[in-house]
Parts: sequence; C-alpha cells; structure tokens
Amino acid sequence: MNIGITCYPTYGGSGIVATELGKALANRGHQVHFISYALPTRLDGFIENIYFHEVEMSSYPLFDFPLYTIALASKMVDVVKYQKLDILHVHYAIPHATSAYLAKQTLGKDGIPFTTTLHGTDITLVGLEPSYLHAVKFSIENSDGVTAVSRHLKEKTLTNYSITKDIEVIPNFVDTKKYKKLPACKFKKQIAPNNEKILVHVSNFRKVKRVPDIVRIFHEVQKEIASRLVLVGDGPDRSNTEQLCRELGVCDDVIFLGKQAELVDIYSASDIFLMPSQSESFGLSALEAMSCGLPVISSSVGGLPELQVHGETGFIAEIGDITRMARYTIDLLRNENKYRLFSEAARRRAVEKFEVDNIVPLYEEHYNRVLAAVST
Ligand code: GMT
Repeated sequence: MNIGITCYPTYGGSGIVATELGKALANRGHQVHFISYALPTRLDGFIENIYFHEVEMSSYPLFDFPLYTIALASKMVDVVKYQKLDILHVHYAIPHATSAYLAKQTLGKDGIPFTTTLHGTDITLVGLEPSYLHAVKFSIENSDGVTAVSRHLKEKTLTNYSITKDIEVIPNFVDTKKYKKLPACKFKKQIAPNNEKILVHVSNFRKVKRVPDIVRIFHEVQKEIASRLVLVGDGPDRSNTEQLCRELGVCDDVIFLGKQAELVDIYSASDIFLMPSQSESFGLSALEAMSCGLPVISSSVGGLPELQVHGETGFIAEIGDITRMARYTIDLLRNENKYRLFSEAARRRAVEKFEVDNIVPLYEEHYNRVLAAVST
C-alpha cells in the first residue's frame, strides 16, 4: 500500500506512535509518506520505503496567525496526487483530520479515504474548547475510519461529542526486541554512583502530567530509601518543577536530562517508572518502560488501567495521592522478591499484549476495511 501519515513531529506520544507505525509499515513493504512541518522526532536517518514531505509555511504581513491547516491540506493534495497514495492516516484530530477532509474535498473524484487516530488531549482537552468543538466533531464524523488508543478514549469521544460513529480501539505498541533491559549499562554508574535506586519519568512536562507530584513522591521515597530521580523531557512545567526541587532541597538528587531520543539505556538503569497524570488516554512511555522491565506507579485515569494491572505490573492510586504512590514505590523497592515478580510481569504484559508485530497488522486490517467500505 501507499500510505500517507500526518502527525505532530514534536516530543509527544501521538507523533511517536505515528512514526513507529510508519517505520513498522515500511518494514513490512509498504511505501510510507510522512507529511508534517518538520521531520518527526524518531524519524532519523535513511529508512527504506519512507519519504518525508515538509509542509512549507509562508508568512504574509496581513496574517497574525500561520495558516497551517490550509498549507497542510494543500500539501496533502499534492502528495496524494503525485505519490499515488491509497490512504491517508492522520494522528491527532486537530487540525489534521480537518486538513485531510479539506484535501479530500479538493481532490473531488480523485480523493482518497482518510482515517483518524485519536490520541488523547485532542479529545479530552483541546477539542472540547468552544473554538474547536464543532470542527473537531465534524472532522471525526467525516473521517472514513476512526481509531482510538484505548477503550476509555473511545467512550470519551462518543459521549463528549455525541458521535455515533464506529471507533476501533487499537492500543499503543512497543518493539519489545528493542525496548529490553540491557544487562550492563554504563549510564547506571553515572546516575547512581552509590547504587541508589532510580525513579524515572518521561513526558513533555505539560500540566496534565503532574510532574511536581513526581518530585513530591520522590521526596517521600528518599526519606526512606537511598534513591535518585531522573526526569526526561521538557515543557511548560519544567521551571516550576525545578523551583519545587529547590524548595524541597532535593536538587542534588534530581537529574533533568531534557529531551532524549534514545530511552533504552535510561530505562535499563532505572527501577520504577512514575506516571501520576491528571489525564492519560494510554501512557506510551509507561509501556516502553514496562517493556524494559520497570514496574509502573500510576494514577487511575483514562487508559492507564487498560495498560497496567494493579498489584501485578505496578500499582495504581487516585490522582494526587502522593502519599499512597510513595508507599507503593517504597514497598516495591524494599522487597527484592516482590520487585522481581512485578518487573517480570511488566515485561510479560508488554510482550503479550502490546508487541509491535501483533498490533501493526490491526492497522493494516483497518486500512483494508476502510478501503473496502468506500469502494462499495
Ligand atoms: O501526552 C503526551 O505525551 C502527548 C500526547 C499527544 O497526543 O501527543 O499523548 C497522547 O497520545 C499518546 C499516544 O497515543 C498516549 O500514549 C498518551 O496517553 C496521550 N496523552 C494524554 O492522553 C495526556
């Protein structure tokens, strides 16, 4: 198949899923054309069967705001026409599904079907703002196919937007051959010179991630267990979080690594992954950590209970329950046998439920169904 993929190229779960999906599809012999305003984070180096089409943005003194939705639609028209795409797959509804709809209408009889994958804040947060709501609802209803990354997100979409459309749930996935604990990790010596336990978190530091909660959990844990906290990523809440570290006097044991493309070394050196989010439709970074054998301490929101099993792969607590999350962390770090069982269960769940080789065919079947439906 000739597949067009549009996603955000930035450090975020939707772009990462789109990129990893494109790479897996290319590996299975499909031609994959990425269309975005910059090269997606994990799309580095030459990869057979993958092409990148940059959306060019021109500025004009009359415009206060960039007209990305239109520029993207025009680029989609070009790529569909000249690369002879069969299907367009857009990740994150805003504004990608709207651009895809516009491109399809522009192409008229030469238009191709497009499918939209809903990832999270496009539905639970941003899409509900009055300035976007009608267009988001319309674009989802007029997608030829729609997928959501968890059952929770599917239900939210149907109720929040009063949509009756069929939405297929296809969860996030992980390459468990790549995301695997490395036995000897040089990074460990660097971050834990005295063999401290390592708590880790990876995100784009948006408010919904509740990164300050992580520092507070760590503060509690550190009182009882020699440990350090590794924070990977960057975003709006980083300065607050740094300030909180200063207030709590934990700066020497909190390591801010900024954005990192390669995470396996970091996970291999770590013991527990923390995800106390306010809202989380799936939790891709937690899955990648689980695949490396890290138990997860998370909140109970969204799709997190679909990802991990309380008391087996980690623990789940209510949003903001810092004390309980700290207790769970201490409990696991204190009990070597229990920790080993949880670590093995986390890895096993990643392999059995979310392995890339099992999930990507679901997208291929989805494309085939969408193509068959429009040709009847
Ligand atoms: O939250 C992020 O890190 C980015 C965000 C996005 O939309 O780019 O991620 C969402 O999509 C990921 C991939 O499907 C999910 O694993 C995340 O749970 C989801 N984030 C939220 O729902 C807050």
